[in-house]
Amino acid sequence: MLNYPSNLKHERIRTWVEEMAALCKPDAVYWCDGSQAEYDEMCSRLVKSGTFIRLNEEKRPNSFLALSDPSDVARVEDRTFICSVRKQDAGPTNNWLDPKEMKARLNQLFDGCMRGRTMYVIPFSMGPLGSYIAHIGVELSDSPYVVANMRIMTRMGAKVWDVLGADGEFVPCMHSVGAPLAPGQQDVSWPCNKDQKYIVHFPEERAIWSFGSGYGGNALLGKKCLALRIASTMARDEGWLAEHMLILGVEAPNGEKTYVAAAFPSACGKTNFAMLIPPKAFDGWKITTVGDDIAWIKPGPDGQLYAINPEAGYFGVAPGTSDKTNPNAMASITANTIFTNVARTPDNDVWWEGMTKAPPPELIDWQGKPWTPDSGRKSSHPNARFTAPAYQNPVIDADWENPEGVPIKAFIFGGRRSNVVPLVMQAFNWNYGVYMAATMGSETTAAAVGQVGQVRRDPFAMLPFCGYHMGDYFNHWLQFGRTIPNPPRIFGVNWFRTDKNGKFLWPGFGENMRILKWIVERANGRAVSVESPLGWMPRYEDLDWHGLDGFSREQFLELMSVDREQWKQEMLEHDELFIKLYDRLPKELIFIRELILSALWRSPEQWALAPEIV
Ligand code: TSX
Ligand code: MN
Repeated sequence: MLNYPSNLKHERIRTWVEEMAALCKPDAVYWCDGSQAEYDEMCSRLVKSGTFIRLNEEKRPNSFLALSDPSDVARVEDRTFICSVRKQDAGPTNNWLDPKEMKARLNQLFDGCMRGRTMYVIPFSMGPLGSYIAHIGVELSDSPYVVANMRIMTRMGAKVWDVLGADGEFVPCMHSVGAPLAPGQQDVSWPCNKDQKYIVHFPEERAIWSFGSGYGGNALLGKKCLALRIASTMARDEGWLAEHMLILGVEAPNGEKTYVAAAFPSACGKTNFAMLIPPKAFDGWKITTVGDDIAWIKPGPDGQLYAINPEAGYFGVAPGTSDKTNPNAMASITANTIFTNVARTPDNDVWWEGMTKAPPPELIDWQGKPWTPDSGRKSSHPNARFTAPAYQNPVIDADWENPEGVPIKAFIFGGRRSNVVPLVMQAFNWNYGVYMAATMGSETTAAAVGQVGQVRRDPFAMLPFCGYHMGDYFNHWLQFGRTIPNPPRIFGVNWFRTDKNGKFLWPGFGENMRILKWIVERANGRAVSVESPLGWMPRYEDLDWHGLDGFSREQFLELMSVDREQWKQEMLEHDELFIKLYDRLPKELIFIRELILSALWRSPEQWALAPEIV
């Protein structure tokens, strides 16, 4: 009945696509092959339909701007569901509905939802094609914008059918913008459903259904839905890790290469860290990017942990990205890039807040309206994005597509805290590292819900992305550590501590290399540190300061200081999270809390090894 690709041998996929076409009732079904010609054709059609604006061919070759509906600009966490068979398995931090009831709802919503549109069949691999760490998904979507973005963000195309063969495993991903067209009805440039949005995961059957949104993680189902929520469940069942982590390589002047993975909540500059440029004084040191958002990590035959980046592109926040904050990201988006919800210059290039010091005198803003610097609003949406191919990153790691992955020596967890949390510390052991990651928090910045400056706990930066009970997730991490002979060392960092005037104490950005160097040398069993009640810490003389003039010992001690009263309060707040997860919270974490608390009771004079940092 359908016009199948010649190399599709997979009976279950044929049947599934037929069933879904019968349900959604599109005007046509199109099987994506992933070719450049197809991509170009798709973009041209998006230009004709008004979804894409073609950007200046000299300044931004083969690049496009999309402006979304103002109601469809971000992930919708309150409409995101984990529909496990038992409510308990989703845990208190996820929305849940009985899978049978949810399926009944979805069947109604999807019935005829693609009328007047084409259903695109998008086969994709998360991870290098054929890698033993990779997984396959097939997304059925009525959004050509999704097709174009998926081609950049994943390995998309007909080759996936070869990998799947006749009976390979795949994650079925249903997506509709939820805006069917009546005969003759004029389409809009950003179709979506303003009333009904559902981002639904069925973890047991490993299926995803998304309705009503065309934006980012709501619609590009390989990313947060498959590579984190579904994959985290697979990882728990199969003994590996699917994490919200960047992966970077640190190359020392002597050629020694060390890979680390790092988790940060949003608004901590994760992509900037993944592409960090060391200070001039670090001649011969090089940072290379394996990934900027997601890491899949499996134990290798040698007992080390090996990580791949399941993605093939960057879906990065544009505002704040500049030649100052992240030159490598700027280089990655010079061509072949899709921009969403940024402003457009009179000569058809893009601009956003923070791209240059002075704003251009006039722009078309993200809602398509004329904009000047004195118009009193932002020209770009704060969650505006670029979608760019990873291979365009000038510091992409040589092994970023290695199907075996790269060996991870350290995990870094960071939050955004203006006080209390020191610049850097190393966990005493794996379990304590899990505690540090589990209690990680970030202060809310402008625009986020809730009050500015409040600490929001975001364990492992996975709170919105864990496909099961967070208590079980902590337990999986603890158990995982027991099974590997020499687990990576675990570190906590905080680039965002301020002084009493609210001024950042740490220069951040490239200067983070100084911390990274210490971390890498610790992970490789070298750099010196001292024992504080909260973990191993560098003393002033243990860090490499050359080339950073005027950063004093006193400033460093302020950055590293541990206030006993503040930490007693902090650990009470840890307990709030623990109580929420109580029925499945591993006992280890409760005991560690007690242990740290009792260490804090030592008087500062007794922290003999580090009298200067207390
Ligand atoms: O990305 C950031 N990183 C990590 C970089 C590798 N940002 C931007 C965060 C918003 C997404 C940072 N902001 C970092 C940081 O390390 N640190 C800060 C705080 C800061 C801001 C401005 C300055 C210094 C620190 N400016 C001057 O000192 C001139
Ligand atoms: Mn992310």
